[in-house]
Amino acid sequence: MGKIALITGITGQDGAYLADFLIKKGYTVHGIKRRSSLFNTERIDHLYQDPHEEKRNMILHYGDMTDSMNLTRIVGEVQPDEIYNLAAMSHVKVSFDTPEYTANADGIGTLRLLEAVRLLGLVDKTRIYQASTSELYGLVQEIPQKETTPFYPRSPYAVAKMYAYWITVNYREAYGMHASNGILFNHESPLRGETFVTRKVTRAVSRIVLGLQKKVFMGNLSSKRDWGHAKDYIKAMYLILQQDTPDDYVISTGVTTTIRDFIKMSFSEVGVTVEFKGEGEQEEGFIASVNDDIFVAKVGSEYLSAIKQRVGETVVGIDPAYFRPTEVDILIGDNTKARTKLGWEPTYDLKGLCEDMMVNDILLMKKEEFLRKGGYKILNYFE
Ligand code: NDP
Ligand code: GDR
Repeated sequence: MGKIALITGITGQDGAYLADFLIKKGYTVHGIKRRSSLFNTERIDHLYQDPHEEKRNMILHYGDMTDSMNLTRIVGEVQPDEIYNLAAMSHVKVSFDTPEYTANADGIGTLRLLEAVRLLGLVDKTRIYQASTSELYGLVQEIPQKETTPFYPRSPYAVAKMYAYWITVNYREAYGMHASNGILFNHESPLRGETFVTRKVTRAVSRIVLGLQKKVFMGNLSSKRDWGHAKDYIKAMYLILQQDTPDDYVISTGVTTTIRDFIKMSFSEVGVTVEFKGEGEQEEGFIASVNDDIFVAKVGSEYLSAIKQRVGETVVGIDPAYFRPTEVDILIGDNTKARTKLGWEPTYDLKGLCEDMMVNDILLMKKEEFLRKGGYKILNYFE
């Protein structure tokens, strides 16, 4: 019999990749999804099975990290071998607007799951993965950051995740639980939420080169992030739970890049060179040149003359609304422990990641452009 996994946050970026990965490994995957007024399962629709089918290897349960009874009931019913706790209000900037909710879902939510496992007598059966984060390092204490680097969280999100980190360690030490933290640095993909910086950029660049949008407004372009591919990072989560002994691991690429350079890289994927001038809130990015061959190969000849006419024009502006009250200036992770103990290593570098995201977003935006050109109109329900 294959193993049973329970994934909280299965509808998110990581949940979708992990569910796909575990099902291919022969697991039965149970996932917790929130009730919402619109469908929120787009990322896992390819795994969906009709409830009337006899043998299912993916089963969804309604639930919420803020509801103890609900979580306890689900854990009791599912009797999982492994729990991957990925559910969280995961947007750093939004956590400044919803700090109490973030603490409840991201911090106390983790406690609720650990307590459910303990109270149900599953301590010896169920292994737990906690989605910890490089945001714990916050204000620079040491570079590169590793498992022993002191934490200095810089947002309500990071403070909530700090509680979750330590309560996971405490339950491991107090009750002998197989509970581990993956301290994951930023990881992205074509499935990344649209308001995180990389996806915001690859979507906007795709729309700009197809003539669907003139310009994109960004926040702080000088912060640096260690970006990997989510496909690589969910494998590390799995490996962490396959170890005999629970432990905490940094998962990163070891390379850091500014937001500004990621924007340049995304444009250059399609043959457009963008340069920046000005400083701080006055900074802007403009089109310096277009490489015809690359542009035609990656975007299409029909869009070439329009983008060439825009050489010299501004395509990136700054809006102070996107700055955070406290920023994390630089993240760069030392993944030596994961390499040596887990045998894990990233297969995507930043260029490969950016290319994967750009290819997918160009396709997605072409679909929109095709519908517009075809005269397809969305019905106006309010007229
Ligand atoms: P996403 O934001 O894409 O997904 C978050 C998931 O959590 C979604 O399924 C969301 O549901 C669900 N969720 C949010 N709030 C609740 C709640 N109250 N109850 C139940 N479910 C909830 O995040 P990622 O996939 O990128 O990240 C996965 C985890 O890893 C998160 O905990 C994140 O904080 C952490 N992390 C992420 C990193 C990254 O770079 N991606 C790096 C380090 C840590 P819905 O779809 O309905 O919104
Ligand atoms: P982060 O990711 O806060 O690192 O958290 P995000 O992509 O939101 O920001 C990265 C950096 O980009 C700067 N930035 C902008 N960010 C957004 N979202 N939008 C903008 O317009 C913009 N302009 C500049 C930010 O200031 C920041 O410095 C992510 C999340 O997935 C967390 O859940 C996870 O824990 C950490 O990564 C590791």
